[in-house]
This record gives sequence, structure tokens and C-alpha cells, in this order.
Amino acid sequence: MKTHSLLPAALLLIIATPGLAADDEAAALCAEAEERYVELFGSASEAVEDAEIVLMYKYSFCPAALTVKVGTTVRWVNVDKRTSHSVLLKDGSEPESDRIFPEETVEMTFIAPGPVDYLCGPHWETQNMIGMITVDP
Ligand SMILES: [Cu+2]
Repeated sequence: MKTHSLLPAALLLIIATPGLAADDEAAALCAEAEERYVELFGSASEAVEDAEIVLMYKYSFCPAALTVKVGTTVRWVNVDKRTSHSVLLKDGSEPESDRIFPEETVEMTFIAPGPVDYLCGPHWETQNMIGMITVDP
């Protein structure tokens, strides 16, 4: 029976796709965020020398996970057109940042090694807007 032999292959496809699609979507979104950054600031975010840049865009942090050396300053830059965001360390060791409006930035310097989970105050719950920084010694 041909229908029975086709079914497993179809199921496999459905199961295999979601993970990949999510990664691809995140990569595409972050590429778009970088384009916005270049549009706004005239050069690539990688060209910034005094900080590591994390973009805030469409309810995402780009990159969502970042590894830095101890003593590094991380600068979050809102490249959205309308939405404001914030940075809130999950462990509560720092007060939540002010609302960061489009084209505004906020920065933090990480002086202790370890993982730092953080959230966007207004959007972590509804949009899963979360990020992580690993501070290497
Ligand atoms: Cu947000």
C-alpha cells in the first residue's frame, strides 16, 4: 500500500523542520537588525572597538548569546523603529535599565566571570525576549 510507505517520510519531515526553522529565523532576524544598525550608524557593529554590541530588534537580542572577556563593556543598541526595550539582569544584581528607545543605547561593564542571564523588562514574558552573556575570566 503506497500511502503507508509514504507516511513515515512525511512525519519525519514535519518533526525535523521546526528546530532548523527557528535557527534560520533567528539568523535572518539578526541579519536584518545588523542592516538597520548600518543604516543608522554608517558602519558595521563589529567595527565598534570600545564595546561589544548587542542589538535590540523585533523583540530579540542579537546575538542572543554572547561570550566576552572579563572587563568588557556590552552596549545594547535599539535598532527598532518604534518599540522601546530595557535590560534587566535576571539575578537582580542591578536595577533595570531605563527604557531604551529607538537609536538609544545602554551599556554595562562586566567585572566578574560567569554566566549572566538577562531579560527585556517589558517583553521577556510575552515575547520571550531574553539573552545571555558568558563572562570569561
Ligand atoms: Cu523588549
